[in-house]
Amino acid sequence: MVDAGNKGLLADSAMIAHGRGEAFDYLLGEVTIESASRAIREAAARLKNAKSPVISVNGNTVVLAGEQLIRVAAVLGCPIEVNLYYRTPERVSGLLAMLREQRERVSHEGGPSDFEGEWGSAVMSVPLIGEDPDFRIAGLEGPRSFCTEEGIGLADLVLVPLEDGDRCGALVNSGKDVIVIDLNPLSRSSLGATVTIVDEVSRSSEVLLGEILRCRRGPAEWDNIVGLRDALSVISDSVGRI
Ligand code: PTJ
Repeated sequence: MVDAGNKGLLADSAMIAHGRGEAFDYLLGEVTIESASRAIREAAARLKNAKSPVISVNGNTVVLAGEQLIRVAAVLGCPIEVNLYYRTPERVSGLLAMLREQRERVSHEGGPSDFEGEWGSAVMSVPLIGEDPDFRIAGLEGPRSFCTEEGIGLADLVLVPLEDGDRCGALVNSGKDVIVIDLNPLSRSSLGATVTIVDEVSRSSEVLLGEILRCRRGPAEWDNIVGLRDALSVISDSVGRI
């Protein structure tokens, strides 16, 4: 994160967001709690069932979990779109360059044992988009509303780790299923998403990959508040761990 910040790839407030996340992670015990595992299984089912899913990434996410999310995109055959809150052309192209390097590295790995197909070409086929926005997210003002039609614009489901509350709300209002990964169960994105995974982004993205490969069911009825309440109770019980 520090290196990426020094290279100008992150938002000025990226470290504030990161520190806030770490504080919640300590309170959650730095593990994927049971309700987050359930949310990840539901997210896997919805991602597999979606017609045109997309993974939306910001600066923090590319740095922390870019490789994990490229593996997820390779298994799903979906694009990864750079979509920033503090959008500048330099940050978008820098983050896309970082994703291209990550994609190259991941393509040379063995690939998951239960993946059917040729891993290297599946990985290299993941579209990395967001440089030339030709669409706007309805209900959002300014540069943060810019996106691509082939990605977020036409998607029926968006996976958005570390999302800001306004964009999450705008995506939900435009009729999309929105899966958020956020360590803060009380953030507006967590409260507004269709499915919220209260977990650290790199840890949960690895679990998500395994669940997508194993998933044999469709989406279920989902009451998102149940998981958020559980995360809060784990946090309040953390006092009992000392
Ligand atoms: O790259 P940009 O321009 O799109 O900007 C990205 C940030 C993250 C700086 C921007 O979206 C922002 O300011 O976000 P917020 O409003 O601080 O929200 C980030 C949320 O992610 C907070 O609720 C944090 O608790 C949470 N969070 C931080 N680090 C992690 C995390 N959640 C999961 N894993 C993390 N590692």
